[in-house]
Amino acid sequence: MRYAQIAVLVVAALLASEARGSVLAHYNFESPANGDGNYNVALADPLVSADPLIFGSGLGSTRVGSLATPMGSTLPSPTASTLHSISQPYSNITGTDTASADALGDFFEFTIGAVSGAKLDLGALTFDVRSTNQQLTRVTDYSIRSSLDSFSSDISTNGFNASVSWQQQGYDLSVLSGFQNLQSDVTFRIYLYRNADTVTPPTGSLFIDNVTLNGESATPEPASLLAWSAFAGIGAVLAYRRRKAV
Ligand SMILES: [Ca+2]
Repeated sequence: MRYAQIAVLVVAALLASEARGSVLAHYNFESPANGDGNYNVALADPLVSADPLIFGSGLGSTRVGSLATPMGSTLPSPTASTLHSISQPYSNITGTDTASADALGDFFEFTIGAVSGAKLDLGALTFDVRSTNQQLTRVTDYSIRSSLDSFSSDISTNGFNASVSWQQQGYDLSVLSGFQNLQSDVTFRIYLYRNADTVTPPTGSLFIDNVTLNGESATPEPASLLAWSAFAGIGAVLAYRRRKAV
């Protein structure tokens, strides 16, 4: 392989390693350091700061099978599947749209931001849900809003049935330019409310687990330095080849 080709490949490798596509923040409710009511991030990208996940005033959530505190009488019995998730009685979810869920405080939220000098391209925001009881109609709706517009408009609305199997919900933020090249903190709220066609809300509880924000993080300044030093490397190789050719 020629030196120039090798140099080009080195540059490509350096540039590719500068941006990472991965988990930016992940909340799995497994850590014993997380007391009830304080759900610290379990995994965060090195270029991301992530605050604990918190619940609005309308949702009194507890962790199922907390490692930090003994099982209390208010906690649903954990099964292998629901262990180390967070739970919410369906009776707490009384809103009928985002506005009423907002007024009732029926939401959970988390805040992430890039560390100084870094930028974030946000991708899929996902979370897992399941229920104690099966009800194969859409019973719960949710909407996602963010602090970028002071929670004034829905980024996405969707819904799910009450299934005893885990199902993943969420939305891909990579299609929204406002969530690319992000340098400021952003808070995401997921509002929970009853589907308009729900006649009888399910009994039992809703479980939530694995709240995850994917995306890419990058440090523009060091990357530029890497690119310049790589280009300098090409120059050195070409100069060497010219000297050799003489
Ligand atoms: Ca978990």
